[in-house]
Amino acid sequence: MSETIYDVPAAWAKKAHLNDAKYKKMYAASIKDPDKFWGEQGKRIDWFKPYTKVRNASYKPGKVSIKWYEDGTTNVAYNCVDRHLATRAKQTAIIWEGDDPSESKKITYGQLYTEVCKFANVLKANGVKKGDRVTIYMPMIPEAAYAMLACARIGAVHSIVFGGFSPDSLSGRIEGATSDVVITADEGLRGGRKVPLKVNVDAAAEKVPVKTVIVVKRTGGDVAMKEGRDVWYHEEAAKVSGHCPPAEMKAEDPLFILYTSGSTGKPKGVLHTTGGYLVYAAITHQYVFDYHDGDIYWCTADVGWVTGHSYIVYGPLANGATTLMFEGIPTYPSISRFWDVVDKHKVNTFYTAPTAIRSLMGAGEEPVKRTKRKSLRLLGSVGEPINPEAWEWYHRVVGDRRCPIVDTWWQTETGGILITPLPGATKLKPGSATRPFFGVKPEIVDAEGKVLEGATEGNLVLAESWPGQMRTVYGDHKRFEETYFATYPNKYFTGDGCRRDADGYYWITGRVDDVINVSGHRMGTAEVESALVAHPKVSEAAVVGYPHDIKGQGIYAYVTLMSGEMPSEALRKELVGHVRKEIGPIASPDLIQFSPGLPKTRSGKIMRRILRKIAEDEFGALGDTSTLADPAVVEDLIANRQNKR
Ligand code: 6R9
Repeated sequence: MSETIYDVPAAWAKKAHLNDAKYKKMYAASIKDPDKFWGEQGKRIDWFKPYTKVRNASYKPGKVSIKWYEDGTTNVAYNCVDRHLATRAKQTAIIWEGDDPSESKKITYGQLYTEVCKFANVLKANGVKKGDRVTIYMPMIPEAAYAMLACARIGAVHSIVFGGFSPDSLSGRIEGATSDVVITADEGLRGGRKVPLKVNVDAAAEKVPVKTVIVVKRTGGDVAMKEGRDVWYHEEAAKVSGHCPPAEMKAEDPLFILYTSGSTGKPKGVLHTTGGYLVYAAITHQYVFDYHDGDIYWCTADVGWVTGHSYIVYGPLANGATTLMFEGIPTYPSISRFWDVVDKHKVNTFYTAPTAIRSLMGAGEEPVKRTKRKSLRLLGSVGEPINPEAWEWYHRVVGDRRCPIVDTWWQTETGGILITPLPGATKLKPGSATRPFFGVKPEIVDAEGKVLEGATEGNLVLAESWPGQMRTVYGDHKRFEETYFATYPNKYFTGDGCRRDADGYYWITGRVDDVINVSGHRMGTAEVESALVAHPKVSEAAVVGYPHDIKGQGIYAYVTLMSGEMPSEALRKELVGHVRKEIGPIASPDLIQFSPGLPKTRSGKIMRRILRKIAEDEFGALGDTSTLADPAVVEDLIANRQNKR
């Protein structure tokens, strides 16, 4: 653990919304009287009918129910677009930077209004009504944001599926959300390569019924259009008006579903609602990134992940910010691309993932240093723990020692950032997410649920509700309660391990469940296992994570073949290809070990603890193996473990 402490730069202490004393005062107030604190903060968005109730949340076993601002009505698109028109119609809302550096454009709030209204009218004309679920499978083009806001405008619920997911994953999510409309593009473009989005939608639609596919033209590539099902967006848009009244939504009406991996079973549809989510996205965007009018803000995430929802689209636009949307990848056309884009658009705030930093670090300082980056004032990190070496490099090389780094801890489930430095207020320790945001009450508990005080380490739970919290697992409230509220009654269990130091700073140590974090993407080991065993030559599979220099964690798969099948390099490749096809490239196993048997208890449970240790090369510390049905299996696993280098 790093012991270095970075003080708040003097310039920041003066200019920022918050200093340390203000943070402490507001934090104390938010915990002492949450109704008062959030009652006031709720006013940062416009309401059609004001709320009189603020918080109504219970974590009681069997009765978990979370409601915020429940009697108020509003509209998210109205708040992200219409209400800015009086003062910002000519201000840039979205800077779009294409995969090819010669392509970029700026969309003003005035233009955004027209585009969102048109998209909303196209949805309506194609039969989409309030409450309907719309699946969005799009590249990073402005139309993705228009589509999200168009759904919000008419009260439809969007479910975005990351463009890197396979047709199988897509069809599962279309089915899970019972959505019969899909919005996509002909093709995506990333790093100069085409992504066959429409082809994938066609394949997904063979497995689940889809009534309408709305296709945005991006590359102009040749795609098949199915009569009666597929329509071109530009043809539909030409027929509709540029005005569409925003639907009056209750605060607790659903805004979106976003599928995310858990430790068991299929991905869960995390449901977020309207009022509380937007208030929370807006307040965190303002304070964590110390947003001021005129800032150029860039979050490099994809809208297919929660970070793209809250911190490319909803938070920044609710605050009337200028948000940059990037279609490409950090290494195309050169490894300086991020910094070239920073210089081109004079980006002030830059928010990315540790995996990107680590991979760029590998190419050395020159590709960074040959750019200016003079506009940068603040750097951010999200998605996985950032190791102190990567933090220091980000700080020294990218930020020229001038820019604070906000290491923001949060989850798809939390809707917004929960533990984070505030740049004008918080001294930084590389590798620590530091302190809780307003209204957030983290606790560290032991395996039995005992709350541990002071400097300690254990499992991270949250004792209080906050407005951005997920409300349920779509269509499965029981699963919601069991996943998050059953382990430690009356608390929300995060699934993360955490250390708190003597200064009260929090250090997230990683998942304590069967979720692995590969390049900042959450992957359930069970999902990868079920893809592997779906292959006809595989009898059994167990998947664990292992430390990976760039990805944070890599995917290590132990595979037992059907009798008569022989291990081979060709089969290894075939299995990797199979998982890519079933789930998507982000789930590709990095290492596959063919093993004649897996370590099991006498009752037949796979002992993952042992598999994890072997994958981590820590087989000196296997712990108690006396409950194993066949201890000899372990010797074989150790002898044949895969080389990480
Ligand atoms: C926003 C997002 C959530 C999981 C979370 C944790 C890990 C995210 C982190 C971090 C350490 C940070 N995580 N941010 N770990 N430090 N700053 O990433 O959501 O995709 O749902 O992942 O990511 O393990 O539980 P999601």
